[in-house]
Parts: sequence; C-alpha cells; structure tokens
Amino acid sequence: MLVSRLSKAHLLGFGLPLLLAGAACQSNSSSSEATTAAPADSTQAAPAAKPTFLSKPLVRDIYTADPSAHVFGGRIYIYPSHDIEAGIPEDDNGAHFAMRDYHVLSMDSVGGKVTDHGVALDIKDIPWAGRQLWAPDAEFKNGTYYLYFPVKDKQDVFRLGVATSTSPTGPFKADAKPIAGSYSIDPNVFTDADGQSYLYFGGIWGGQLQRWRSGQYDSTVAPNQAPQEPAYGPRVARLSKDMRSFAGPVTEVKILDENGKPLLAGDTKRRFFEGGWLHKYQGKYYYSYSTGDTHLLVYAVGDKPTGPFTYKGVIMNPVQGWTTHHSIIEFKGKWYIFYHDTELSGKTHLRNVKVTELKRRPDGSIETIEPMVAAQ
Ligand code: FUB
Repeated sequence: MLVSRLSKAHLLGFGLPLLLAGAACQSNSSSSEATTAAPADSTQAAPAAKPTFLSKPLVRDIYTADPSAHVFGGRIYIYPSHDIEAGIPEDDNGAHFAMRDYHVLSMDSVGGKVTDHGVALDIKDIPWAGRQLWAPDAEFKNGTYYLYFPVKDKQDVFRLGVATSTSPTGPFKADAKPIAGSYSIDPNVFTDADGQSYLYFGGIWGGQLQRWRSGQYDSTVAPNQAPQEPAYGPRVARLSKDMRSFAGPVTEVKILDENGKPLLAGDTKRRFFEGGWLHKYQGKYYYSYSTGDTHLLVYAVGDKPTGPFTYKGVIMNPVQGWTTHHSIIEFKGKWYIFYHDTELSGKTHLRNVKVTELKRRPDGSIETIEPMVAAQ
C-alpha cells in the first residue's frame, strides 16, 4: 500500500506523461513535415491524440477495486474490494482505504450485463475484525464457496479470515477467528490439478509484511529495506482439506532474476509489493503481482506452485491511480485480466474494476498491456 506523498503525485496524473510524450513526438514530426511544400489538398497534421481509457468500468453505482475473478459453473464471479468515502484522512499506512463490506459481481460473458449481488459480508459480522476490509479472493470446494479476506484485528494487525456460503454470491458467514498463522494482506487461493489448494498472501508497507521479517510481529520494522537486501517475498501455505486452516508451514515465495539471484529490494520495478495472483498455463505456474510504488503489474514463471519463480516481464503499465491490482482467468478459450483504475472518481481510494483480454506470444510470454490508449 501507499504513502500519501506518492498518492498525491499520482492523483495529478501519473501514467499519462508517457502517453502525452508519445503524442508530442508525433506532433513534432508532423509539424516538421508541414514545413516542406505540401500540396494544397494534402491531409493536415492531426492534433495530438488525447489518451483515453482502454476499457470501461464494470459497475458505476459503487466503487470497486482489487477484482479477484473466478469461473464457477460457467459464469464469471468477481470478488472485489468495495471502496467508500469514509472521511478518514490519508496517511502512510492507507487508513483512508477504510472499506466495510464486500459485494460480489457476476456476468455470463465478458462485455455482458454485470450483476451486483449486494452485500455478501459485512465487517460487523466478523467477530474479530477491527477495521479495513481489503482485497479478498474466493474458491469453490467441497460444495462450499470460501471467501478469503484481510482485515485488521482489534490490535490493528492485518490477519486473514475465511467465510463460507452455499452460494457464490453469499451471504458469507465468517469463522470466529482468523486463520491461525496468517498475517498481512491480499490473499489469493489457487487449486492445482491434484486438488491441493494453496493460499498466497502478503503486501509490504501498509500491508505490514515487513513487520513479520523475524517470524514474529514487530510494529517497529521500517517499511523500506536496504536496497541491496533480497526483497521481501510473498508468502504461501498449503490449505487443509477443509480450506479453513494451513496444512503446513508458511514459506516465503522466492522471485529470482534472470541469473537465478533473488530480486533485490532496490529493484523497485521488479520486486514484489502486493496483490499476488497465481495461474497455470501449459503446465507452468505464473505468479503475477503489483510493484506498488512503481505501479506496474509484472509476472514471474516457475515449475512448482510454491516457486521459485523467475521474473519475466510487465503485464500492465501504470493505470490512473496509485494502486494497481489484478486477477487472471481463462473463460471460453480466451484469457482475461481484471484490474482497476480511478476513471470514475479521480481519487486514488475510490476505484472501479475493469477487464480486458490478456494476450500471449507462442512461447507463453505475456504481451504488455497499455491501460491508456490514444483516442481515435
Ligand atoms: O484495496 C486495498 C489495498 O489496495 C489492497 O489490499 C492492495 O492490493 C491495494 O490495491
């Protein structure tokens, strides 16, 4: 999560300068051509195209973010955060992201009608919760839908909870306590072909992952590491058969560079920040995540669900808004990325979820998506 200094800069239009610079180059080249003797009927140089959004918000009546999409029973279900204006001043730990409930969205096709199924879980019904319901995820197993969520407990420490329902849209009933041994934010559940489910989680800075560097919670650990240290990795644990507890130890996911060395903390355009997501493609495991203060969605590939993963590239360039968070699914033979930006509000804590197609090259590598495009 963010620090306020950076989020303010971002509100002023981070993400746009590169596009505007590109447009300026086109404009320069056109004007230099115009100095040569052009025929009177030649086409005038077009004015610089203004960047616009690649795709549209999926819903407009509420603010939504951090979309975790899944296909259950042939329908797409999206489990987003529900952003609200809570009137809480911005701080370095993201206190203004003070969400209090979840809504589930669904649609039968990409581009089709999106249904908002209303409140699926309210913070007041989570016995151990203090504040800030952040990015959730969901899974279906044993005839039950499981909703995984991060929220600060009454001591202001982020923990992960689980809630269950017989319907993908809830209502969900939260377990009485957080998942034992869980911490930090942004849970993501992945179930492999052998039926084993894994829970990935973690986020630095306001997501508190750095406070667990010794294995015990320590609120005095600084958000930033020394640049030459291996960057903090996300965490993963196998889930028990009942999906409500860890079946093994929590381990750190290793993300390596092209030489097999761990990514360093100073490598801010590649190192893990928050919002991890695991998907499988042609037998390989793709772990993707946000780089936080450099605002990229990037990915790394490995041979096992628990890693190590080798960094491969950028999935999406910066969106409008400080945070960037995504999920990836296959639906009817195509791959899609769900993400968010701040098109509707222009405010970094009031976001809207979107979807666009994810394209791969023949070798399985992912083409970089530009979320802002030049208007026609
Ligand atoms: O929505 C709150 C937080 O913002 C999420 O947990 C992060 O991934 C970031 O998107």
